[in-house]
Amino acid sequence: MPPIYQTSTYAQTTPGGHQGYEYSRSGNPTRTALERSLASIENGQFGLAFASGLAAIDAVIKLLDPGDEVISTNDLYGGSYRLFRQVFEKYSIKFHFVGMQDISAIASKINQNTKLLWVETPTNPMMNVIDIEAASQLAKKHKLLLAVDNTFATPYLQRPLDMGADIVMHSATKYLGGHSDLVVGALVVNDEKLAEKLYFLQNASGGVCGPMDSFLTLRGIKTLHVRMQRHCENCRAIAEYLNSHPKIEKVFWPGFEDHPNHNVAQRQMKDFGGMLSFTPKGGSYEDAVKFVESLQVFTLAESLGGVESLAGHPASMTHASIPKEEREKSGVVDSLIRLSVGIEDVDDLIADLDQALS
Ligand code: P1T
Repeated sequence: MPPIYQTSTYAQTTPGGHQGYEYSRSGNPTRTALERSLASIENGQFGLAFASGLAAIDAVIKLLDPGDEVISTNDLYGGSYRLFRQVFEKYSIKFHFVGMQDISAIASKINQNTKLLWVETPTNPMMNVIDIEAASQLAKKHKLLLAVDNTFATPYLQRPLDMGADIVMHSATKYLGGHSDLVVGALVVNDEKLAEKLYFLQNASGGVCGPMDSFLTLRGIKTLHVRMQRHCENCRAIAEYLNSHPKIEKVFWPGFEDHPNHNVAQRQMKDFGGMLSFTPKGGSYEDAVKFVESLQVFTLAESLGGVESLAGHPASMTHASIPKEEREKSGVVDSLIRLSVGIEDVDDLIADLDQALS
């Protein structure tokens, strides 16, 4: 097993005479092991591990200069939106938010200042599917960088670099770690020059992942494939259960044939993942809160991707930093409930939803 190198510094025999490591912000052997593993599972050349998913996104945006523009999906994790709007806009980087499931919507926002397409697919929390190959063709045509947040799908289901993305990003806090016991972010790229720029930013800004969290993420990755199989299987059963329930208005899950871009999901993903969202019929903010409070097997909590099932209320939790008017435009209404379906016995999970709905 890779040891946990719980050290900040490394002895030198003469100034600069060291064995590859001098200070743990610049590099740590446990983190290196994780970075190699991340690169390998995403079919990339270079991996970088950060203190959180947002620290990883922060490094990507710092590749840009004032005046540059980014096109992002309008339905994305609220914290990514907050980082873009409330941190980077101050430094004169401009963000456009469009429904990227429609590729022509992206094309209409491209101008000579555009430098980066920021794709999240499936999106958090509406489960919209964005065509990575089509986005990559567009990016190549206009010489833009294409970054894909692969947190919901994981490399078990979809490998964005193989489909033409330049950067793949993860909140490894979620499925890669898999046990809700760490906060870690990741980037993987193929281009050496891009990797060097990102390594520079990782060291210069310092949002690095510690050795213990590197070790835990490595351990999580070993079981990613078996966990994902079960997450997908349980989520499918729950999506079908909710879809036929008389009190449910709409279930958002890319496995349904009538889900927008279902055919794209079928092409670019191996299965449909462990996440879904839904709205109860005639539901209000209060009804949604009452529902999540009455669950007993699902835990009401932020985050996703752990072995234990979680339920969330995006409007008041993960997406509260997006103004109501903005979030409702992309479907994140007050009654929306998000489930991260775990790997427990699926009958127990369905029985829990059943009692909360009755
Ligand atoms: O939480 P952190 O490790 O910093 O990752 C941020 C992040 C980035 N991208 C996606 C798609 C995410 O879902 C997240 C974090 N999301 C949650 C905490 C959540 O409950 O949705």
